[in-house]
Amino acid sequence: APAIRLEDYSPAPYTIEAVALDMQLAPKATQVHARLTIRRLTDTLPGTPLVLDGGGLELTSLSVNGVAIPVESYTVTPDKLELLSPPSEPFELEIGTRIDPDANTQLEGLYRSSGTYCTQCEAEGFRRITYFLDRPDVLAVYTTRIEARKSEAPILLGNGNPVESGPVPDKPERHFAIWHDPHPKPSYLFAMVAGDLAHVADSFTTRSGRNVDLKIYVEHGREDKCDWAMDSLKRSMRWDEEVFGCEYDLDVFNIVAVSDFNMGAMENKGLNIFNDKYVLADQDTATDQDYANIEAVIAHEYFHNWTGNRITCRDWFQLCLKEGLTVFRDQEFSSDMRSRAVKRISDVRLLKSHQFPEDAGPLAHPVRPRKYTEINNFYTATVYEKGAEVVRMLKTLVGADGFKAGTDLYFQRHDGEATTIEAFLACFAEVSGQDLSHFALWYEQAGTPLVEVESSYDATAQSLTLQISQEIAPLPGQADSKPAVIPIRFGLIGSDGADMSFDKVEGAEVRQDCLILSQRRQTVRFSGVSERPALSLLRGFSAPVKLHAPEKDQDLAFRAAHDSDPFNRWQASQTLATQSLLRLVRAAEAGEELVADSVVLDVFGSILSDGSLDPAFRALSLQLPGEADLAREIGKNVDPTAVLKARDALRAALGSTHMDLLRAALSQRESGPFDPGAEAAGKRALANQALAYFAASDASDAALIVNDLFDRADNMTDRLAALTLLVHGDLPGAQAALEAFRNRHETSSLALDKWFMVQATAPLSSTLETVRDLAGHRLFDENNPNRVRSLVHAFATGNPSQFGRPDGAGFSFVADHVLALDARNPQVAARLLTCFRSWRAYEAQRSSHAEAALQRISEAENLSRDSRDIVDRCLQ
Ligand code: B3K
Ligand code: ZN
Repeated sequence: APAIRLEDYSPAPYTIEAVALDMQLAPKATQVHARLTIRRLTDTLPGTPLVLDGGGLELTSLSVNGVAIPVESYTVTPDKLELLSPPSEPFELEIGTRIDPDANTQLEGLYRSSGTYCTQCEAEGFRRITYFLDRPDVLAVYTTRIEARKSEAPILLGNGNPVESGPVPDKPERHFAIWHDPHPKPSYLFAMVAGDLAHVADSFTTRSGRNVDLKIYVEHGREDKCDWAMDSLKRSMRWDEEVFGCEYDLDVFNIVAVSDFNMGAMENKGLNIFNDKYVLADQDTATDQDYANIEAVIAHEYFHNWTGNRITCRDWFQLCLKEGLTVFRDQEFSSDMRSRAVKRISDVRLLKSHQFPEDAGPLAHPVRPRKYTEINNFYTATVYEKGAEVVRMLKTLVGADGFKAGTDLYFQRHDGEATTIEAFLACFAEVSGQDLSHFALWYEQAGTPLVEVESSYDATAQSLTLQISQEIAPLPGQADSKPAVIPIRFGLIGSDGADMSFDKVEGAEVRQDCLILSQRRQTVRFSGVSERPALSLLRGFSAPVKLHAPEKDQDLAFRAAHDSDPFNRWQASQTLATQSLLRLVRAAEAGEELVADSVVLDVFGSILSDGSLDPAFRALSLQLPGEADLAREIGKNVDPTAVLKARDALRAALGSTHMDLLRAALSQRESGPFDPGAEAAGKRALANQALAYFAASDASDAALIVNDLFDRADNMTDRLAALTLLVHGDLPGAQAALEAFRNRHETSSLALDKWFMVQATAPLSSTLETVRDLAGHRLFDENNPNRVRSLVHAFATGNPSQFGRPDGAGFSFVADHVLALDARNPQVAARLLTCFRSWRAYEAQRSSHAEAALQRISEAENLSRDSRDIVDRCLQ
């Protein structure tokens, strides 16, 4: 497939101003009739052909201004409809197409999930419903008439506001509904849903007094699992008014939860469609992490109403315009709902574990890519999470007031438009008076800058000098890099633990507590520094960079106890643990005895016993860097078995050293009614973190205590935590617990996903065999993306030592699944395939096995464009 390039962008020669769709639903033959009001743009020569996109369509009728058109005036294939000489005046084009929702296994366009008709149009799914200018810069007003058998689909939903509904004359078994969306929108935001669904209802009054009916639609019997989602929705709506001044703009807001969905959720105008994983929750089936995710995803999709829908993207290269900004907005929302420090730490952990490896390997791309062959492969951690970090840096640079003024201007100036990153940045440059042209490099350049800092203190001169450099390692298609604008928030910590003052700074711009780097190499000199400080750099993770500032274990321990910035306090303990673990990895590789460093044991002990700290923060600080995090730090010649051994050794040492503290922490587990809020969740996280170390210790009653907790747990968080420890630790009782869990949750698909996932992520040599068996289990369903993700994806991404088995069997198993999936659902297959992206970082034997698996995929016939793109880039 040819690459599509940003530099080739040009507007379509025609525009579509209005769309009237009539959809006659039937499982195997849905008839779609589209009436498009089309206008030639003034720059377009009369007679210029009109080329509409299609995707596997069957044309059943075609007319212009009400008259069927002769065959010689158009050409048609399933993927394209071309009018050779359209009228030069505005005209109505009527198109009939027939589609087969039941045969749609790729879950793009119109498909059925457990019998419910639903759609997914972003990025290019609308063309699988009718021929269209299926690109985000064509904004039309949509009216949708949906007709279906009443028994099959009593609920008929569309975008916008409901207009009319009723029985179909002369067809007593059928009924219809008409929906009208007054806000012009791109085709990717089109949606319709039809099915036999239950719902819960609520309402929201906007700040200007508009009443909005809120409904969440779910499968019958699941109504009692919608409370948290509804509550999150109302809090999102209020927050967006208060913080961003964004008010909702329709009479209704509908959410539909479906069980077969390629991604998390979709922000269709007025009709969000969700993976039910991000809607349904109750004490018995959802973990605290699930509750937090639901809150965040509900907010994210709702926030798209302004950042994405009212203001959309000119082309798909601008995807980060809506995604980076909306992720930033949902992160801020969660920070306001929960602990800001804890949210920041969780977000940075996610960025480092998902985005950093992407940005360091063959799939690296700029936040705004310059070319793609399959746009669905660019819904990445770089576009989303790094995109959000770039918005966060923008806020740091222009300040909170400048940022507010900038977003106000953006909403006012670009409302109703499809626009670009340049237009977005111009708003902030204008209100702040700052030149942001150098900053724009963050959208253009791939790779994570490595910032290296060497410091020296001169006691006589009372000055501190920092030698700072920044550099991005070469990447495919990016041999060298340019220095970026990097805001480094910092503090100089004195021996009393307090931040010290200084007189002046030379060699870099400093705004308040922020050092602004902009050159490849800079020497920065602080004067009036009264003693040698502990240097706290990159506070709050103020830029998405890798920071190397050599620091002794003792200094890290000091900052882990005293840094006034909670993020860096956490980071200090993590860096300390990482340094220690890397030494253990080297020892494991050399076959030496693994002895944990006492300073790490001490620091963890202090955190464990410091009751003045927020429990959620303590739980995060006690969590060791993951196996994949360590592999990333090692960077090359990685042996995942040695990494696992090192981590196990430190966990065991921590457990055995602090057994008494751990017992005490365990006894503090709270009872009483379940509360899904952040505070109660933090206490559970801490208790379960303590339990994890206890289980790893040499305590003779460890297995007993974990089994007991499993039996007594009255909520999913605790039950799953105990089950994970039993299964991953291969403890007595594991098999019985798995069986009890499966019996208990047999009818809850989302809970069963966890049963698959726990087994897939066990770091045991028997796991691959278990996973193979599970793939043939009666409860496994290769057509349900959540189930595939919970087994195969979880194995490939959440089990480094077993996916990366030295015999290559883990790679081979995943490759088999990629190939089998690819024929049915290319998007899910291609996403799974990205788990190979760091294959070159393995030691020689493993990397040659991984390469062979990729080669095998590459040689398959009829590989989808999605998987072809990923495999080609991985092997390049
Ligand atoms: N915009 C959708 C993602 C669509 C993915 C298409 N492959 C969800 C979101 O980011 O909110
Ligand atoms: Zn989004």
